[in-house]
Amino acid sequence: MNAEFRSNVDSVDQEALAAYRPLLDEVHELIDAGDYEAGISKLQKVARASGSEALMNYLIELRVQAFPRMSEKITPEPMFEANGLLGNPEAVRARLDKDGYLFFRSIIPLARLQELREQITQILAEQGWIQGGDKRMQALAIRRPLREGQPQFFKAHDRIIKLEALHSLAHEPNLMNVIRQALGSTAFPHPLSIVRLIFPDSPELATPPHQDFPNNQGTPNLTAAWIPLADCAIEDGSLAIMEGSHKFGVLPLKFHLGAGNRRAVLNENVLSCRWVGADFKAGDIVLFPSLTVHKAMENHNLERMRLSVDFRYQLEGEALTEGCLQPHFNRISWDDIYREWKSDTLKYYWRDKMYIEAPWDPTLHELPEDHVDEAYEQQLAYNIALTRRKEGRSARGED
Ligand SMILES: O=C(O)CCC(=O)C(=O)O
Ligand SMILES: [Fe+2]
Repeated sequence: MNAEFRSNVDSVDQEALAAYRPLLDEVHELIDAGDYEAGISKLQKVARASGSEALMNYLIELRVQAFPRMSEKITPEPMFEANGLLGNPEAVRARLDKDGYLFFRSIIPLARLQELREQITQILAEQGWIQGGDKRMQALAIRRPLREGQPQFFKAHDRIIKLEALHSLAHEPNLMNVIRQALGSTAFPHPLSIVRLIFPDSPELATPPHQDFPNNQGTPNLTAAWIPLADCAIEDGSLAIMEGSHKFGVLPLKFHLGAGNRRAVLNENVLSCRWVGADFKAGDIVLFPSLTVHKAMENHNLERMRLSVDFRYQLEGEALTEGCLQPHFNRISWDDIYREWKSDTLKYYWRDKMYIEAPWDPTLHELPEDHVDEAYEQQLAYNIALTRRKEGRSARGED
């Protein structure tokens, strides 16, 4: 047990904890052996059932400590740059099938990324998330991090989701050319365009390892394109992929604070795959089908938000679920989204496409029964961890 933990749990009511000593000893045995997950799980069952405030505080403190130890501390190996395969669709597809991803440099015209970043940062500055003025395009965060789903998050997101430049980027010709080589000539994007507004200094919120299949369902050939809106190095929170992890079926889920609120529980087969990543430059893209395990690296940049988009593509004739035809978070209607668009060309474009509508299987998306407790405890522990980090830095005069 480290000194910081010792001093923080010393402030928990020791007398009230006395009755639980044998349990706590067992918990610490697991933790000392490096298994935080098992230690927390053991304590959590008793703490939740006991109604003991002291034990609950102990659990939360343990979770604060566990955050950095339970997140995958990976050092990704370099992604294979597939630009050399372009022009040979068979080779492109064979590589996608073998590795479960494709990474390409310099595909999207910079002007298109700039245009969208201009508009998004304008909204974020107006909402008080980032510094305005000359530095606006750097997306320097000036407020405590927000998570997807919080009311203040939606104040910005509900405006961003209306941007024509966001949705039209999914149809950008150079991107479509690559997608068609990777999937086939009838490939088209889902209208579900996603924007990621990731705060700095919040490793706890980094998107955890997951597959997209439980969120999207339909065809497992559904392929995502992940696109940062500026240079995005590994330490800025870029995307990492588990090479070859698309071959092992659908994995079970657990609650997580990061985007989507779900992480995949990785099995031996998947754990034997290596993580790959890249220092992305603006214009680079990575493609991956919906069974590939991927995650975001932690954003260790202390100032800059990571802004990126991700779009999903499939072939005509394949299956999709109705949710993929709705705007992300489904809070605003397409008619409202389209209201200020300059062009009509892309409005309801998918109605001319051929696809099979597949039923949504809620069991694939379900979380374990205890997820509400889990969410509450993780949010509490995250707030404490964040406050301590900030206080630590200001005490060291770094803020
Ligand atoms: O950008 C992120 O943090 C998550 C991206 C992701 O999961 C995806 O593109 O499917
Ligand atoms: Fe994903």
